[in-house]
Amino acid sequence: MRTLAFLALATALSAQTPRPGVNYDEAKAGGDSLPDLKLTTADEWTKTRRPEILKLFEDHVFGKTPANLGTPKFEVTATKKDALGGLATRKFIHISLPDRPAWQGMDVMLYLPNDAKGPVPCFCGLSFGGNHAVSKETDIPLSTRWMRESKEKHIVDHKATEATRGTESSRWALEMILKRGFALATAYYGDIEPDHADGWKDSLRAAVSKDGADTVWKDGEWGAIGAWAWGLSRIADYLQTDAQVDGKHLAVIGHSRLGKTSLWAGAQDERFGFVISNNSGEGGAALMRRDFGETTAIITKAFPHWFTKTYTRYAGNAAACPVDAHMLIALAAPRPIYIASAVDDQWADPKGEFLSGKFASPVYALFGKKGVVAQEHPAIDQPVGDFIGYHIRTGKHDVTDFDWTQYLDFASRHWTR
Ligand code: GTR
Repeated sequence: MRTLAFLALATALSAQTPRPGVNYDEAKAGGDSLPDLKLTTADEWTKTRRPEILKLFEDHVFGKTPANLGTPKFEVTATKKDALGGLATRKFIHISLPDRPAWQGMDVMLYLPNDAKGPVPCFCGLSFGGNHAVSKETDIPLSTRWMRESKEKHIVDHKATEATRGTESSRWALEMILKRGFALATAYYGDIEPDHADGWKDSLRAAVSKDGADTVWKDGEWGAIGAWAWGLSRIADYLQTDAQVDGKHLAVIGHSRLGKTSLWAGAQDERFGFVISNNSGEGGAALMRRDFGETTAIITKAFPHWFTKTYTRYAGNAAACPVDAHMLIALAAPRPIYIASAVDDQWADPKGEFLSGKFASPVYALFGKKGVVAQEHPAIDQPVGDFIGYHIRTGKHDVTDFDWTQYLDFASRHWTR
């Protein structure tokens, strides 16, 4: 009993352990004055305002994704028809850029339900650990493209190793996804860019830049999130060539920094008909003008490589940034989008994540659609929303079956109506 009580206390404390200089007092969060969406009509939004806001995110937050990196090449390198005890077909697809041979390419792992009657809708997302970490199957090749160790003590090293086999499987609800008639396509974010300050030297970004690994990071140029988001779009390119996939029904999903990535991928690439932010927090769904949990100052110090250089100017000065997270959510409009928070993830500012959906809702109204519907932060484990789904779940910073249940329900609801 004592152990259990201690564990409960330790969990509660760790969720809100005060870090010096980090505010967890709602009364002091501020962030009430947001940049104006300047809404007129749906037509004007689509033709003018949306492209303006997209450009502001390129210039000030994520950097511009280079165009014309050449036509990607797809090679199906393996197919297993009786994966997961016969539930699925598993394919590996190597994606490369023949015009940019310096990039080593990425390996997509695609699971398709075997009882499908035709092409199936597909969820696409990057993993922290690699394909072998996503699935419990033990015959999945290990990526070897993450070459140097991270030198920074505060950055968790996500280099793929034998020790991480299956370790992310609880985050991917694979059997549930397949049994409900969806496919899952995933790839390792380290194939695109190893995630630490020097990772870009072995990354797509260095491989395609004219100066290679001597490139100086400049204002407006893409950071790691931009590169990872580019990778998600290449997965979409492949999926649209696969006859077993319904290329008109693609969802993009990501957790945490990869949730910031899925939001940016969904903003740039409208083929993603459903966008999911799982606990994306600062630089993702959380309003940056709110001082609650992680802030622009903290994130740009700890992870400058995720963003464009310009973004560092807003450290301690988020109010000067011409955009905020409600505009990132609005870039998904009128497509369905889902924002998920967790109670013990105060670092990601759950209320700020909810408010970005609430304040993006008027853009959906332009298209005659309802966004979040709730005016106040909803009760725990009570999903709300129509075209902008939202929930705050019990538990910690993670992706759980509860989260996936909502995403699958949401996709089914929107894609059958
Ligand atoms: C944290 C970071 C968050 C979030 C998270 C993650 O350290 O402060 O912004 O991205 O990492 O990706 O797990």
